[in-house]
Amino acid sequence: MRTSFLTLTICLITIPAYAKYSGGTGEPNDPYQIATAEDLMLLGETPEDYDKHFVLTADIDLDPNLPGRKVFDRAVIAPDTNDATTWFEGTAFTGVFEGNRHTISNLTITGAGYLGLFGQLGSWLHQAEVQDLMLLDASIIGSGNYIGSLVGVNGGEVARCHSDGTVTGFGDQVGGLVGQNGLPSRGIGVKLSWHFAYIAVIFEAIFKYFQRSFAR
Ligand SMILES: [Ca+2]
Repeated sequence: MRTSFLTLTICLITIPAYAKYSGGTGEPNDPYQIATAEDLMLLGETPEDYDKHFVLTADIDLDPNLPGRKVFDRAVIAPDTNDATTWFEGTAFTGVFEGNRHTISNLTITGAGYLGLFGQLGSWLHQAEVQDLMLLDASIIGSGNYIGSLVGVNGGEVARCHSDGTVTGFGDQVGGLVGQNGLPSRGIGVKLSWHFAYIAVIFEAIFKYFQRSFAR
């Protein structure tokens, strides 16, 4: 009798399925839910999920002074993984990120190239979408090429997104929202619609040149 009770008890214990992020399965009708800075950073560290669907379900503050956050040295999602070359060697984001009109604030990156929340959006073979997302008080400093706040290189579709903050670039292709719209040598299929950026874009190299000029 005691054995039967024990067996029954064990059978009644259900082990919850391992849940990724804050819910969802990553499918179009059940996107992964991104609700915290930890979720967002986990997404960044999981390239095998870059072709999945995501929805932002809360405002996220990436202030480096808050616990668990940091000053990033690469794009949070889909970064270039080798700064020694000018071409992109990471895994591009080729999924869908629905911002759901939420904000991501205080994104802070100091790095080389392909900087922004997304390093490269879309690829030669696959589309990508980011929509209805607001970046507040972004601070991006890049010594290389393709520097934006939302996207370094956009080979996908960015719709109804905006950003404010500062983007400082020392190289080529620096923009408030997107560093370069279109993959290098590719313009077809790339779309940037209903976006705006209240952002100070600072081309440091030019600025320093003028400083030097005036100093002489
Ligand atoms: Ca590279």
